[in-house]
Parts: sequence; structure tokens; C-alpha cells
Amino acid sequence: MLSIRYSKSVEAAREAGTPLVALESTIITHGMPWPQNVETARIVEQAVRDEGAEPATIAVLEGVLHIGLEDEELEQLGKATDVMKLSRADFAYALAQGKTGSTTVAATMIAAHLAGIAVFATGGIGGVHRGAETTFDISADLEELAKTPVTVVCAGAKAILDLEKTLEVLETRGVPVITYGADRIPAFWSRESNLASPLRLDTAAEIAQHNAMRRASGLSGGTLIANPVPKTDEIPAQTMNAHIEQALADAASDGVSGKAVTPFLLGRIFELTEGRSLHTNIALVVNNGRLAAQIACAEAARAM
Ligand code: PSU
Ligand code: MN
Repeated sequence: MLSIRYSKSVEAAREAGTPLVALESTIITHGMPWPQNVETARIVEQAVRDEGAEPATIAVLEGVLHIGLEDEELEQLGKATDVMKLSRADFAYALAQGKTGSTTVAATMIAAHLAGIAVFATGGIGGVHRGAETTFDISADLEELAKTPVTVVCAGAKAILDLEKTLEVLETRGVPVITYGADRIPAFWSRESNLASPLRLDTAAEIAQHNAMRRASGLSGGTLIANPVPKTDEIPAQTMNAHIEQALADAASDGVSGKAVTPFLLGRIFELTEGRSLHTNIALVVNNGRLAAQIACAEAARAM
């Protein structure tokens, strides 16, 4: 049946009662090129530790659900090329068939919840794609946020998506969208979009308090925290827009569809910005790891 393997350091943290922060692995296999993907994963893990929590990078390796990866496993996953990109629909398939797959935001939330981890840091969530009114391409991440009680820290949704429609779906599905320390929703590479954030909180303690109140109110599902990328690392929206338009046009002319869309767009934008988008991507994931760790610690402090 379902076997879960905890890494040595996650196992030790569980025994010691150290707060845990889940990290996804699709960003490693499909979101960034080797070797920066593995370097970034290591830097994020360290950022989480520096804040007093323990990171648990999640992936399915040969049919075994891994909560926390040993360094060699991380390295192998980062180099591998034939890895499935798992979401809710194919999570059990990979486990049943002994496959190796990285976990998207949706699948990482499912796995984190199975392992009793309540806080998760990523780069950007999937959302409603531009043109979704004809393609119906809406990430399963949104549905998962509605269902599974995990707090997800991201840097907003990428401008490759339709940010406005993404917020509409989250509102319909009852997902609190809280921007950390700002009034506007961040747009991944950029600190600000032109959209007001539905909610705002300024400290990790208030986020923990909010989550406790949600549970006390019997409200199921997750919370989305949008954390703006640090100013020194951002790429302003005007600069990004032309690259995004180009990447979207290339995806259309190449006939890219389904699961391949997000990785294709990220790869093209990396090429078009000559790697600058990757620098920003790394900075924002680290920043999110830090905040997620602070939230995990604040939740642990409340429970005492
Ligand atoms: N955003 C990024 N990098 C990524 C992803 C999102 O900046 O690698 C990944 C996440 O794992 C997210 C997934 O859950 O893409 C969404 O894919 P889709 O749109 O196919 O649901
Ligand atoms: Mn999709």
C-alpha cells in the first residue's frame, strides 16, 4: 500500500517537534534548468533551516512518496529528464505504477497533508491561463487550494496567466488570498500587479492567527499567501510584458498544450530574458521559504 519515506533530517525533526515546511519538486524538474534547479533547492532548504524550521522537499521516486529528499536523491531528480509532472489526477497512478514524478503545488499539498505538514513554500502557483475561455486550461492547483488545509506561500501568479481570472476562481472557491505586507497582489517577477489584494496581513503571527480562526470556524481548505519578491531582485512588469507576449505567441505557434504549457512558457521566458528571469525566480523562492518557515514557527508557538 501507500508507503511514505521520510528523509533522515525530516524524521529527526518529527521526533524533536521542529516545525516543518513542505517544498515542491516540479519547480526542480520542470521549472528551472540544471544545475541551477538543484542549487536553488539547496539554498531554499537552508533558508528554511535558518528560520528554525525543517524543509521537506516532496517527490515520488520509483513509486515511493518521499517527504524530504537526501542530497543524492535531490541531485538525481534534478538531472533526470523522464520525470512525470504530478498533480491530483495522476498522483496515485505514479505510486501504483512505481513511477518517478515531481509534485506540483496540487500534489505537494496532498502529500504534505498526508504527512501532517501544514505550511508549504513554492515560487508561483498555477492558475487560469490566458484564453482559458476557449482552452479550459485552469490549473488543478486552484481546486486543491479550495480543498486541502495547507497554507501555500507563493510570489503571486505569473503574468503568463490571467491573474484577474485566477483571483476570481479563488474567490468563488472560498480561498483566502492574503498579500504579505502590501496592498496589491504581486506578479511573480514583479512586486506589484495592477490588482488590489483581497486581503493583507503584515506578520507571520497574524497569518497563524488567521489560520487558527479558519479552523475554529470549521472552514476547510487552504490559505494562499502572496509574498512580493524583494525589490532588488524584481523585474518590473513593463519589462516582462513583451517577453511574456513573445513566449505566449511561440507556445501557440508550436501547438503546446496541457501539462506542457507552463514548463514551455517558463523555459522561453528564461531564454528571452537571457537568464534574468531565473535570477528573480531563485530570489523569490528563497524569500517564500523564509516566510513559510516563520509561519510554521508561529503556528507551532500558538500550539504550545
Ligand atoms: N510556477 C513556477 N514554476 C513552476 C510552476 C509554477 O514559477 O515550476 C509549477 C508548479 O509546480 C505548479 C505547476 O504547481 O507549475 C502548475 O502547472 P499547471 O499549470 O500545468 O497546473
Ligand atoms: Mn494546465
